[in-house]
Amino acid sequence: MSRRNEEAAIALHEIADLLEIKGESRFRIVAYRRGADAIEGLSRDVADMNESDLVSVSGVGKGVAARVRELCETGKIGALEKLRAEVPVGLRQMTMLPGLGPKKAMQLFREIGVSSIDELKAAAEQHKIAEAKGFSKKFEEEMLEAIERGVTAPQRVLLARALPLAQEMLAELSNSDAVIKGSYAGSLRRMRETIGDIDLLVASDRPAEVMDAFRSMRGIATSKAEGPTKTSIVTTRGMQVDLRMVEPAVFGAALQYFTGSQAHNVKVRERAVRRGLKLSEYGLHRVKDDKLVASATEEEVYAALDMQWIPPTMREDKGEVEAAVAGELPRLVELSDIRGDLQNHSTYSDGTLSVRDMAMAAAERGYEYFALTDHGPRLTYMKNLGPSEITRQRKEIAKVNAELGGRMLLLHGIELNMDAEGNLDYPDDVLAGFDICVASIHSSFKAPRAEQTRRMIRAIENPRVNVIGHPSGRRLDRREGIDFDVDAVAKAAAKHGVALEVNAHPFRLDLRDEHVRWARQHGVRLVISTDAHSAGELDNMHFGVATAQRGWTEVDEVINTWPRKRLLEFLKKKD
Ligand code: DGT
Ligand code: CA
Ligand code: CA
Ligand code: ZN
Repeated sequence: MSRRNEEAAIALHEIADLLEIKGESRFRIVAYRRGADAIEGLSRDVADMNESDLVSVSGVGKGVAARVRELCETGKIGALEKLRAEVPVGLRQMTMLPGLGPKKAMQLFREIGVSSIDELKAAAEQHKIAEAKGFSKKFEEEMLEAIERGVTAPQRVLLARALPLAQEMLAELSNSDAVIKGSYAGSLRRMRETIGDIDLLVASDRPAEVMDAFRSMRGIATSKAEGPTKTSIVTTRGMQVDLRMVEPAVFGAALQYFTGSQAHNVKVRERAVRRGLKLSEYGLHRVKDDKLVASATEEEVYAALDMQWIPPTMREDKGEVEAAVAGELPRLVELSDIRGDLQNHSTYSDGTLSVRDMAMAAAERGYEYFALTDHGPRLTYMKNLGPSEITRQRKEIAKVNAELGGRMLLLHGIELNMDAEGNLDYPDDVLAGFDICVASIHSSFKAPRAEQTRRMIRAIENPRVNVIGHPSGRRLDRREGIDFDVDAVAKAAAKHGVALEVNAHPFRLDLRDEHVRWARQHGVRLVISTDAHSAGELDNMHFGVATAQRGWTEVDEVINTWPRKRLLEFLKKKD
């Protein structure tokens, strides 16, 4: 995504956040959030679009378009500046306390003027909250408790929001020739689905210069130096970023240390100790004479401990240290192994691009095959594939295939909806006409575990179903997934030649990492799909790959790493 688009999306989300704190109308808040999502999904650079181009994007209204133009032209959005001035940063942090949402925080600010967690604590201790209109003694006690537990509720942000921010900051820092090397570390490098704070690591012999450059970046609300080589900032959206500076010679050891996880590091350090070594962010040293054994690269550090280098996505102390010592780490699936994308949408349902444009965007990414899987007619609340649309789309696909001349194979698929019993949108003979059938859950999320499991197995047993799409149906931004028996579903899927999807959309990441690992025990095949509704979303593939890696997935288990011929045989299901 272009930096302009990213910047615009972040600004629009911030407007929405601030409007929410101010208690403005849902309608306005949702309009900004939809606009931000639409711009994040655009393949065009917003800087090259005029107001009417912008308005023609689905999800972007006039107000949002005007704000985006203003940002591109002036580098600022007046309305956002005004909101920032109205809502203190401390107030935004207050909204993260459990039990204190945006509405109550704003009310306290208006009633008694508290605008930070410290002020809130002081007010509670002086019983000013219990006396304020609309608040109780009980609430005051709850607030004190929450603050004392040290809890600002774990306000974790989605991987897909933290990653571009970290990359952008590193890119900006790299403009300075004081920076020799840089990387992000922590949970972000491990590609966890949510990130507590961003950890940046920079190798430099002029740390003070780097620290100054860092603290004077755009979009920073507060910053505090913590010693000569460490500084922390909080962005205007409330995300904390820690920057640590190390000498170039110990970059590898520091990267290993700050990548974590803590549990992984504990295991690795124990191994060091048993061998008369000491591992820290400054390197691997021999205990008896303090001689430096390894520090420049991570590879050297792990090698000096007589173990394989471990991919960051595996560093969670889930058996990876033992496997690396035995030399038995799996050969994980990687982005470069992916040969196609098997769940995607066009304007036949809720996608933003035509069949041809979507196919060309996929072909540009070098794929060997690509499936369009627009929604079936059970999703009545949107455009969908009724019988006449199926015919029309099939013809269009044939035409695009002729144009592609074999460079990429465009498959005609459909995303079906399981009803509460696991029945699908069309009978067998209609489904037989598709190259690939994905069956997913879009409703009845609350049914009990046994029913959900039965429902999914019923769909798996349908002889035309090839893939179970986003199996749990969760949305990291809004709802938990269904409760289902992963073992039973994976066993049935393996038996019937159905692949379980690892949906790469950063709001889904579904199957999730732990379920991937669990399901794999049953020999089930996986498919990593972006579920793209725009060209830009095709680039989410790496999030799915990382999720599969976190579940220890090997290349051969993933059907969209297979050559075309093998894939087509799998889709024919001659089991
Ligand atoms: P997060 O930020 O909650 O998503 O998770 P992490 O893993 O990024 O945790 P964070 O930011 O507290 O620390 C980054 C890494 O640095 C962590 O994974 C391991 C290492 N680390 C930081 N502080 C300590 C510590 O006190 N002890 C140990 N063993 N490791 C630490
Ligand atoms: Ca972190
Ligand atoms: Ca940190
Ligand atoms: Zn879906």
